[in-house]
Amino acid sequence: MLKRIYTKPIIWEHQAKNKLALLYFTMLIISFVIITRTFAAHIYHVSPDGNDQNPGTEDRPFKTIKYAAEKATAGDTVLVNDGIYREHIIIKNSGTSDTQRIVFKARTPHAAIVDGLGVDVPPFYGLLEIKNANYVTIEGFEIMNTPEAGVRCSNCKNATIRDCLIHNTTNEKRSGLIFVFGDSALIQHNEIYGFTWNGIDVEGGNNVIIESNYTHDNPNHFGLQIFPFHSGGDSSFYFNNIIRYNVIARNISGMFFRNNKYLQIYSNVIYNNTYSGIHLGEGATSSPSFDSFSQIYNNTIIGQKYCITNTAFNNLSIKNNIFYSPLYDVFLFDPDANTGHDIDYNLYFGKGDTPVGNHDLYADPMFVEPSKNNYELSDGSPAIDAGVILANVMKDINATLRYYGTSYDIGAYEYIPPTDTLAPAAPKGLRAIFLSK
Ligand SMILES: [Ca+2]
Repeated sequence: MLKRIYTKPIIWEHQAKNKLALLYFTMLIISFVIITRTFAAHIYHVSPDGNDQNPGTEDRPFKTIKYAAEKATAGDTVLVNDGIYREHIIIKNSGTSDTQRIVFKARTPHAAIVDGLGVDVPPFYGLLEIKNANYVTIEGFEIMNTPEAGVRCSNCKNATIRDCLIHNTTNEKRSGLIFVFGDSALIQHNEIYGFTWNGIDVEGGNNVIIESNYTHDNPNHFGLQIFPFHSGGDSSFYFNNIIRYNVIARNISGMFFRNNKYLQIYSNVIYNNTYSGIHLGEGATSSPSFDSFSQIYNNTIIGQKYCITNTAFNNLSIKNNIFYSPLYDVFLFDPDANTGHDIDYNLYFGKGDTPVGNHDLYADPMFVEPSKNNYELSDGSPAIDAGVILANVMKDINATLRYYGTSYDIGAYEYIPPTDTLAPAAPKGLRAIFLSK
């Protein structure tokens, strides 16, 4: 312990130096702890020819993902080799932050296959279940033939499910990916099909981002939905969910929402869903409608029946969308869900409604090849530069920055002219000049 002497200033100086030394020493210890913790993060390996008695190293991998899930803690990665894994996986351990997640990753995308054939899964669990765990990432798996849901996240915050191929259930009314309360989930770049209920089903969640997914051919229900949790009788409202850059096709409805406020749906392509492209429905509340303040921007919606149906959401902003409805009206809105909307800068085509805003267009959008579901714009399309600039819709569905030309295009794609293939002539007579700042 430092001896405290109060008489001579020179001693104070020594004491200050000692304090400084102590501070440096403490910082050194802290750095050492951080570095040690960083290096202490494990990479566990899993391989079909491994053994759960092994240490989980690259040379001596585990055999099952579920065993690795018991071992992995915050900051660890479970790297799964190519092969087929027939097991019911339950992940219960949590990461602690975005930099200290627990990551489960296929070594080769879609070559680590979790196959549910013959696997016992309790009713309504996921073949891969994340249970009461936060900051878990699932990346690159193929998950198929699921006896129950494909992936279920139950009471998980900050889960990330990305780059997965999730398909085909052997049961009735089962969804590909379910969250039962999933605040701050990121559902990114997955393909999900062949389910008897929803492709993506979020039952209770705020600040959820669903982006760049292809959810299709779930013919009994919806491509994606965000609802309150049904069986709990949850009548809460959910806030600030973002749905962008997705392609959603051949479900009953493309998207279905209840009890969502400040929802953003932008730059999606939605086509050939049996009933509605986007359905906004009533929730488990006493009020038949509510002020939602949600935005539907820059989508391309091809209606098999309707493009948007709405029985509950008031105060919507609907702009820059292409609505192509060959057989039915574009909108089907209940009278009690028809106040406070701001609908303009949309392009209508087909048998659909007459335009409702001052800047609307009624014209053939000139898709590149609609018979092959290519809904990009051709050169000369009236949708080009006909939209309004919307600050939160910074990219189109191809992640192209908006905007090109004089304004936003209408629809999910921003038109970029083919690049000039002739190289520009080399400039002559240049000399270096230096500009002062
Ligand atoms: Ca443009």
